[in-house]
Amino acid sequence: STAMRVAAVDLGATSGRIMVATVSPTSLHLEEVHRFPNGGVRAHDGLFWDVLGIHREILVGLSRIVATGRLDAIGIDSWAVDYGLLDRDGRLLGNPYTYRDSRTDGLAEQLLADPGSGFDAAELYATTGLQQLPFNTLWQVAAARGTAALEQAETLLMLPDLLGYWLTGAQGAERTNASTTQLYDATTGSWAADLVEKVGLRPGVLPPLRDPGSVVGHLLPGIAEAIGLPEGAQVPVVAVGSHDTASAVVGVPAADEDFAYVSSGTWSLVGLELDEPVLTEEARLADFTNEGGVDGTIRFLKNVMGLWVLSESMKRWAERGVPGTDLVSLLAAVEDAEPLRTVVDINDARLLPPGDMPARIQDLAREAGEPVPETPVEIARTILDSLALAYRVQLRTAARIAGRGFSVVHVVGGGSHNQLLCQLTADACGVPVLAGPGEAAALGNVLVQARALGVDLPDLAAMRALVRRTHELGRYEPAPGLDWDAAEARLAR
Ligand code: LFR
Repeated sequence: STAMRVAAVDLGATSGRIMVATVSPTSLHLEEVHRFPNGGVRAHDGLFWDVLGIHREILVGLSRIVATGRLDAIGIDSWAVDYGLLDRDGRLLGNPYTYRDSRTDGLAEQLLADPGSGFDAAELYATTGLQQLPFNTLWQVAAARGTAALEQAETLLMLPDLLGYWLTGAQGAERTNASTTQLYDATTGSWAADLVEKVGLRPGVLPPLRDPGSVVGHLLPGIAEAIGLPEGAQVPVVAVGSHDTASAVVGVPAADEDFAYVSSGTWSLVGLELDEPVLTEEARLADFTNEGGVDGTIRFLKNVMGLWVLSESMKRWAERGVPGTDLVSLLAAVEDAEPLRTVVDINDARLLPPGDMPARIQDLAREAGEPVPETPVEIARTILDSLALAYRVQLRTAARIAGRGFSVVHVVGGGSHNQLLCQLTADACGVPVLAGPGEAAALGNVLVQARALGVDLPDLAAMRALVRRTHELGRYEPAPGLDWDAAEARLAR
């Protein structure tokens, strides 16, 4: 078959990217055409996404692609759990909140502790199989109960589905992202009707589900014109793994099945790919998630706070004009700093909201009886060591619970460029790390589109083989010398 030229819209919490790819069964070429900063916008009543601004940047990126050649299809992926509400005219009811907004603080705990709330942790896990994150869509909706927007809402669309709707006029719910809402039944693959009712959503507010690889719709004439397509052009928007982590794991260049992965960006998503969800009490107590992947796979993983902690710290230092705190200088100095001097629980809930991250890291160290890191270099070292330690703990837990070991850790996403973190990950996990591609999510996005257009890439194995053949990976061998067992024991205290 011939090569397809498709656009990937890959949205992260700190930047959005529009990429163009040419894909054939034997070639895969990805190029960034537009990148723009993203982030929460603080308004008087919350922390919001500038979703109309994101739509505008998508059109900028698509125009650039149209200006340089064919456009065969478009796919959109983004972070999970956030959504927009539409009224009966299909208009957006207010700006979508970011998942780091404080309105859900303590809410899930409160509802789960209250027998009258109707929510029960064990029941929830048995149905949805999700890690109990305070910002899961379920709790965001619970926080919105009684608001005018929710009362008027006819439709709830997850962000990639909302952006797809603005391009095509077609509404739906792509399955991988739906699986992150905690309103989705991990076993039956449908919306969890009882949870939908309990949280007070009218039936029908959650739109019909669609599979990755299905066609969402075709560009509306006004959109097609705005990006410079000739009149009458029919360009499909294809549903991909619209949850960025789903697309990133499609892009993991694994050769065998016994791999673990760290999808490393704002978050570190750390786990295994399985055929079936693990909904046991052991998995619930370990607080592991079972997110739906492309082709019916399950991502059995833990959300680890990720490079967000470092980037928020760097933001602070930059604001204060602290010298030597750009990423390059910082990482060079961190390499020479004493390893495993201080480790903290990097998943402490206090690290979730934006704010004074260096001070919070110091607090965590103090509380844990660890040496308190003082300089930016010591703090950054603490963050990286603690991330690697969390990967070790979580991957070993995942392997134990799933009854399946791993012989390699694939690190994909922007964090795969962080050589020190990759080395620490290999050391901590005791197996080799294969690093890259950095753009795994965009690659997973375009591969699923290409298959939908008829490119002969029958399954995940074929897609991964193509990524392997076209991308060079970094390799890190585990080095002895650091006492990770002792660090783990310190953390457990
Ligand atoms: C990563 C990610 C995670 C999700 C978090 C919040 O970008 O999608 O998988 O838990 O963002 O939506």
